[in-house]
Amino acid sequence: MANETVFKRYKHNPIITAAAVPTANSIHNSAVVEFGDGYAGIFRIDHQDMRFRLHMGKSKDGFKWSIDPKPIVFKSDDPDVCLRDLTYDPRLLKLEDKYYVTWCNSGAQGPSIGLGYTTDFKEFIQMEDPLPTANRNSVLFPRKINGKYAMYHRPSDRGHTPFGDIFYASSPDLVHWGCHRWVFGAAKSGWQSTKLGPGPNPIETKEGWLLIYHGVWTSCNGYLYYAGGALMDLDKPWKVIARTKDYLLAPSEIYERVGDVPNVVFPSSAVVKGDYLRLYYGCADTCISVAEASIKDIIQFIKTHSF
Ligand code: BMA
Repeated sequence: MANETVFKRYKHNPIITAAAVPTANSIHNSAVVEFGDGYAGIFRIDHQDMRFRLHMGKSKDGFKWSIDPKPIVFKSDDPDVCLRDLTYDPRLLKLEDKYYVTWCNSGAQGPSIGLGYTTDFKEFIQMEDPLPTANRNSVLFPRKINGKYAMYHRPSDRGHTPFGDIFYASSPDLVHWGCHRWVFGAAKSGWQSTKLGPGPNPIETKEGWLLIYHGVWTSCNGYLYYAGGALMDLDKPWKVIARTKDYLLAPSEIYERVGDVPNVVFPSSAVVKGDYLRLYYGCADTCISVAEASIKDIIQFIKTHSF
């Protein structure tokens, strides 16, 4: 039985499997946003050549999706600003008048962060990679902080990265990034003792920025991925108010335990309506599921299960 605390899994999980696209090996670690009278999503599809590509999808209710079988084509005026060999783990958010996508844009020199935007989910524009290689996770904040755009990110190496802390960066124009701050790192022991990475884009609450993140534990069989949560200072988001020592979600269902990479829950996107939060998460690098919670309950859990 599921080890549920504040999150309740949707009873028809997983909501998306490889069956959604004929050339897919797996569909997981993806991003969703409210758009028009429904939802739009950018999906990580590992194809049958085992190359990872980004695809667009639409849904009326956020649960049943139709995904474009053709990968997204990003436009850019500069041929050096382009998609690399592997494009994966997208995040998506509305910022001012555009929908911004960040993803892992991984080429010969290793993983980097890709950045682009759309206004209509038909045309996608690619911008300069905001950070140098190697980095594998980046989430933008939904508004400027102290007059600047902001992001959390997670530097990495070229491999499967047996380390990783979260950092903060800011920018006047979404192109030039600096003022780097360390945010928090792996714990001494337990489910988040190998590495961490930001999950969904930070969510603004009266009590601080709510950051749901993934934490990784190394067992004798390899990495296990969990979801945790942190409450961060609204004006100085590199400062932690509280952070979970117990996980919020752990691999426990068969679809989280069994797959291409077993024992993975990878939180990657959240839809928020008032106090309701629907978390989209990748399961065992194979499919996508959702879990629902009250934001009040998540915050209460973070405060009462903090280090
Ligand atoms: C992410 C990605 C995946 C990996 C996963 C676990 O960081 O790099 O390729 O397997 O973690 O879902």
